[in-house]
Amino acid sequence: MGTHTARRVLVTGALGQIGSELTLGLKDRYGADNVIATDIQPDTKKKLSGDVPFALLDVLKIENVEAVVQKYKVNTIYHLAALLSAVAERKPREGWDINMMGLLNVLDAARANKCSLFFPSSIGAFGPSTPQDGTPQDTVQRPESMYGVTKVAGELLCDYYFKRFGMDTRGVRFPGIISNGTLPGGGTTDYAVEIFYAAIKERRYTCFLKQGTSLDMMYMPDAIKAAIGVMEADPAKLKHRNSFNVTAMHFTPEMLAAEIRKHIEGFTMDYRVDPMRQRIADSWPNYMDDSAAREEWGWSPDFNLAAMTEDMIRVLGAKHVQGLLS
Ligand code: AKB
Repeated sequence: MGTHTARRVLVTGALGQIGSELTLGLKDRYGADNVIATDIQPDTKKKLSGDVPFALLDVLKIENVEAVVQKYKVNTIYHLAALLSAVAERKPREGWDINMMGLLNVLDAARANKCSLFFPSSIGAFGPSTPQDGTPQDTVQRPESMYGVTKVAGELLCDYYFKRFGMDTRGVRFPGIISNGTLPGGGTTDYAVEIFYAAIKERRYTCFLKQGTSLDMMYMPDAIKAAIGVMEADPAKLKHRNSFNVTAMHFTPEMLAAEIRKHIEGFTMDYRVDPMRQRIADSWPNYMDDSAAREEWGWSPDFNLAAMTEDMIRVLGAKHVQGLLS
């Protein structure tokens, strides 16, 4: 992808698992002066603040959201600040407040300042009554987790702002994201990241989901590609705007373990199931149909299970040798 200078982008939740890598992807795409990273926490580990401007931002304070949007004259917002599924399930009231009120504040600030908005929905927006195999783009959405409730409401809210106010809102339903930069912060799919760290450090892992639990997943480079791709898509070709199903692979814990074993001899895995996260995982799709994203804006992932596993082990293995694995 070449440099595209018309955008000035603000990222909320920029120190999180996706934010920390997407911010750098956006910097490569639009230039360091055109990307502003924000987070509720200071960048003490200097993950981003050497690369792009960084500002503290609590998305629950609308006046601060407005101020930062105006100060940096942004025209595009990637709103990633949110609680993930397991944390929101433990703290449902906080999950609702942060995920919904945060989105509403960002939507209003974006509308007032004529910004485009990216909102990440999730496989969590589906529930037990959704068809689980080849989950269609448009289907039953009755999630039973607080996270899922906020994701469906978020999808609807973004559609509402598009239809009612003509705002350029867009988004995807992310599957579990696998990455080697920042650890995920309390999701149901986190096992698929933890397993790599444990395999490299200890050659063993105890999985909190049971055998046979199939979920959609994606490697971080593809997640960045999806987030930028949907925002750059030709609007005339979009029949859907928010919440495109996107996936790159789906597997069960034992399939991932078998793939890792091809690289790390003697790797073993056992199971200690967390009933809360298992219940959530069981209510999510086994695999989604992402043909709408493929047809409407050319979505196509680069990494399958084998390629992702090889790359994760290469990158984390090198960090381990340098003593950099936490
Ligand atoms: C989670 O597990 O909560 C997230 C997600 C799939 O949205 N990774």
